[in-house]
Amino acid sequence: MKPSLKSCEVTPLLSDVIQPTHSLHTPLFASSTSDKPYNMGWSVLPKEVAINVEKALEGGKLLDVASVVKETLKTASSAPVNIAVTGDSGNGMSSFISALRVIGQEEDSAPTGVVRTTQTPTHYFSSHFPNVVLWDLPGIGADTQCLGNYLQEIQFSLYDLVIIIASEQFSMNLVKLAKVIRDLGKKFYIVWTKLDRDINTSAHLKERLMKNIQKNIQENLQKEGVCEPNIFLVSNFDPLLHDFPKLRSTLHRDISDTRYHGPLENLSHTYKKAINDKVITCRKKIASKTFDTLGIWNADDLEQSLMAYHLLFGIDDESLQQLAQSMGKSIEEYRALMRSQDLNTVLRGDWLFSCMNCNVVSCLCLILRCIPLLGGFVFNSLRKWKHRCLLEIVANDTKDILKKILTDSII
Ligand SMILES: Nc1nc2c(ncn2[C@@H]2O[C@H](COP(=O)(O)OP(=O)(O)OP(=O)(O)O)[C@@H](O)[C@H]2O)c(=O)[nH]1
Ligand SMILES: [Mg+2]
Repeated sequence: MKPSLKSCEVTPLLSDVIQPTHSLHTPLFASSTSDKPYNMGWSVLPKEVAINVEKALEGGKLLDVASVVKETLKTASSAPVNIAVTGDSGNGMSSFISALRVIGQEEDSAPTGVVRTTQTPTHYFSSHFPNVVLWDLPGIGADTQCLGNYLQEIQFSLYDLVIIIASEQFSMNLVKLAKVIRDLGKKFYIVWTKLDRDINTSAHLKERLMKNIQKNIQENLQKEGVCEPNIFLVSNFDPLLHDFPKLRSTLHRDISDTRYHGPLENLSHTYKKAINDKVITCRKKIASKTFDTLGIWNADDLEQSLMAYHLLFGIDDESLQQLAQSMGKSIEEYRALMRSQDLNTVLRGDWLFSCMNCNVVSCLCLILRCIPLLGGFVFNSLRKWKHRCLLEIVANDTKDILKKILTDSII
């Protein structure tokens, strides 16, 4: 996608903040593109994982599905997440990375300075965010021309999340950058740094000042159609104050979402497809009246039929008990999700199914059965219909149980 770079005007920030004469940075940088994030997330499930889930569901072994899911999500929980820290040069990107890592200048902190300092993308790690790569990117230069080159060189599509650093004023370049990143479908935060300086130079109380800064950023972004951004106001010199705690907890949550989103989507797509395929196979058996291949010996005994379907999909009491034990849950948590707990719950949950099983209909069927051809046809059709209903309900219950297995397996 080619980013749109049409020009826009930015509303100036608070008139009462004394704007320091700033910009000691040289106008252009020579950024290296050799150093790039190395992880693109888990958009596709490894083939063997999908095969294992399909096989387990084919055999009605939910316990095996659960262990594949747990293993998959465990791997996903430590997948690297790449975060780009970008903004206008001098806004405090490098200082922000050190503040986020809660480290001082003495350790392997990102070099900072009043002249353009970060020239090439450099990555950092933090014990507070395991397996997260924080990329200190060179800043954007002053003119619009620069942004086009910058976007081409940085390739934001390679990152999982982008933190746009702003300070002093929310520039036109940052508005455009936010729009481009939004259009890439990436999550981004706006982090306003140097709040300490704003507080010292503003006539307003801190709360009012913070509200005004937030409003100004929102208004500027709204002009370009970027709504409801995550905005955090911080001072890099106070890594525990202002919006830093909120920023850290939001970041932890979003990192976790980033890691699990792909695998969860893929796993749920895989199990839904496997169950739907199984339903198709069973429907064929019902249509051909080969009920014995489904483990059903008397197709008119709906209670026994329901148990057979439970067994087929692996949601019978014994399997559920084993599953609950392996997940550290009680069996009741799973049974509570089931519309097909027993024949009574099925009848209560489906009025049409209930009508078709009432005494009047049953008697009518017996009478009909005596009529040659037509009677047999109606009787068989009704029986098949009831079995398709039971099958559908049990399949949906299995999907609901698997959905719970997925959410319960998130570490
Ligand atoms: N008062 C104040 N100064 C800050 C803050 N964050 C950074 N600075 C100062 O702003 C200047 C630039 O900071 P850097 O972190 O080097 O900024 P940068 O965005 O990485 O800049 P380049 O790498 O040169 O593009 C330094 O003098 C920092 O000390 C802050 O929260 N408050
Ligand atoms: Mg820097």
